[in-house]
Amino acid sequence: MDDRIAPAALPPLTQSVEQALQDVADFGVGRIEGVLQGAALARVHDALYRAAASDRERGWNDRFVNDNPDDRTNQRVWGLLSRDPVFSDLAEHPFALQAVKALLGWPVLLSNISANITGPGGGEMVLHADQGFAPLPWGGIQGVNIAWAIDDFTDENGATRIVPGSHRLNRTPQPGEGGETVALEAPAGSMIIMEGRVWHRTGFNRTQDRHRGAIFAFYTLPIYLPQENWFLSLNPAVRHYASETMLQLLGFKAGRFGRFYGTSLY
Ligand SMILES: O=C(O)CCC(=O)C(=O)O
Repeated sequence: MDDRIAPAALPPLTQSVEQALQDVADFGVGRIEGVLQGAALARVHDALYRAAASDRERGWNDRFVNDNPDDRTNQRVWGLLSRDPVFSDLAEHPFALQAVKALLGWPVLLSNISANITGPGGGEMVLHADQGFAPLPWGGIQGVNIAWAIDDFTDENGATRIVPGSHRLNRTPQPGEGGETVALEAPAGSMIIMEGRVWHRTGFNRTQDRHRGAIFAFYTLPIYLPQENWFLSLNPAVRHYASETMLQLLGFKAGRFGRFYGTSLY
């Protein structure tokens, strides 16, 4: 393994966005604990598991690229913005936006916000970097994933695993290429910042009876087409009631790209 990759260790959890951003620079990831607490965390937890149960009843369980093809236990929950307004609150959370602005600048686009709930026996994902869609050589960070731990993230229940320092390689892993991964353990309510180049995957859920709910809000530079086609999939009510920030994140405001009849003033 390349010696630019740090020893397989993580910085401690922090309560400061500034420290977490320093950890992102050093390790490719930073973990902030206690961002969602009490009733606020319970509200997100309930909304997520309600949407997941509804999708299961209807057989709406599309898998994602890089998911383990044989796994029928983990569940993706898509289109969160249209499921409950509490997910818009997460996408616009001040800590998330502070981190995203520090790493990508502004404006950015929200590429996707979805959940991955691991279940007992749930398989690992393929090791990947989230900005793998961007042509090489990468000119630095093109995207930032903000992961929200809705349940405790533990080594046993499939916490996301990363290769610390792999962001410095500035490329995707080759097929089959490994690296020592470490579980991003974090209590429920933590916000985890992963820059787009760091290699990671869903962990294997080795428990008999525990789920790991995680929400991933992925933001990119505004030159990339979002993973989710908001113009097709978004419930119109979300746009109708959206804040100016959310309109920007979803690409409904004209800017340097995506002009409106030539102007960027809309
Ligand atoms: O489920 C996880 O822990 C990681 C998910 C992930 O890496 C992805 O969706 O790209």
